[in-house]
Amino acid sequence: MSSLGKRKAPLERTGTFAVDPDDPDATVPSSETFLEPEEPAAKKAKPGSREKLKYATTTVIRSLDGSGASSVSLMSTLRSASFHTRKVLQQQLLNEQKKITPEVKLAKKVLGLLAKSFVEVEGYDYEPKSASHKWKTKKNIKEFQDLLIPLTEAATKVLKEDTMLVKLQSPTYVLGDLHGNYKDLQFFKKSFWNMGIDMSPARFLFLGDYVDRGPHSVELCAYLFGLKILFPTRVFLLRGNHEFRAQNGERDYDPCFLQNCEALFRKAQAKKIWDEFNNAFEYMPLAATIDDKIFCCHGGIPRIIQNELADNPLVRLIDEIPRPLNDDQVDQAEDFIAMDLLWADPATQEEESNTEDGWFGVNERGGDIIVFGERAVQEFIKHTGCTHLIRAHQPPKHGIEYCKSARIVTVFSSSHYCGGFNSAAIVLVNEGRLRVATTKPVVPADNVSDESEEEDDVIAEESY
Ligand SMILES: [Mn+2]
Repeated sequence: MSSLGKRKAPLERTGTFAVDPDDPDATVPSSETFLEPEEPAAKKAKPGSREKLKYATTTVIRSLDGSGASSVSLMSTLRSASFHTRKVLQQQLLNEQKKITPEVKLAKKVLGLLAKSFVEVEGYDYEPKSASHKWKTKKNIKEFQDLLIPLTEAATKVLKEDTMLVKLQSPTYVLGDLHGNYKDLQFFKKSFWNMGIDMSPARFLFLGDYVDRGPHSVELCAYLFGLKILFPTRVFLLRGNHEFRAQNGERDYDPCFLQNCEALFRKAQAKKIWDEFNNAFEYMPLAATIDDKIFCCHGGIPRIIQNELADNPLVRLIDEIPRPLNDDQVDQAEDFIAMDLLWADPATQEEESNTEDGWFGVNERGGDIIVFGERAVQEFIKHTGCTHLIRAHQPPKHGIEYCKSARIVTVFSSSHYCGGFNSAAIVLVNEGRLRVATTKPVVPADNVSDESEEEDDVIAEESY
């Protein structure tokens, strides 16, 4: 007998796996599953009809090398132009004959300045507390400073236009926590929108936590605000739990966003710029859906789902959350919807037994923060009609993690978080599939023995 039947796993982490979400015994795919080769024939898409799109947990994982090379195949999957994606792109190009407003000019100036004058430090290798980029001259920093307050005002204007729950259509890329990691954001830019957002048929959805912990929160936020102003219907910036003054002014995060501002600008000006960015954060939407099937937010399922929601669909309750939304309103709101969307985590196996019949339980992050269990996930699916939840907020080792019968997908887009060893990941939602690309594993696979790789390690020890 030949050994052809017994496939040997290739070394690179590339492949697909599928889990039946309706099978309660379905197990969470382990990293080993990533080693399966890709299915030869992609599921045939049904073009045109959004209603027909059904998302199964069939995920393609590819590792990006330093040049982003593997993403080329991910991009060409999208570009090679199914009828559906071609139609979307054509329509967008027709719809978006851009007017040159003062805001557009300003955004272009900010992005231009960053591209030209904020340059990568040679030899940078993600050492904790060190900078990946630096400004060429002091004059450049002053130019940057002078643009920031008008930039936050222009960003506020476009953020206000988004509903609190944004309804998107595929194709959409979804990115998780960035935490001032400008280098990884630029890596994703190079790989996925290097020719410009408008040259991609996709939308770009960011799940929040742009600031704190990393070296370049100010430049990263300025970059994203620039994109949002230039492409308000293509780029969407959800709010994370760090887009609040009580978090991003907290020096324990070392550096927090305020410290990033102080390192760049004189003290009074730093405080003012930090404050203006926070004013803009108060208008960021809290959730999104893609094709009415994929629900996206930073943290997780709100506990209000345990109440009868027949007359008050969750979507409407989220849309009714008033803006500007500040720290006090999140903590004091009786229904905790905003707080749970921003802070909740899926219950671990261990925590599941401490939930109330699989609904909700205490989160070790403290305060009133909750974990959501199996039952909460099932009811959430029933109430919203969504089949999956893509969220961020926790750093999985490979940048991506599945739980609750693969209904819940955690994506994190900042590698080496807090000096750790996680990869960064990005999800593409399109044509009934979630495709995932991750950066190269931080620790070479050969150096990791199976015994030492415990499942619990998936969540870093840091508080986030
Ligand atoms: Mn978070």
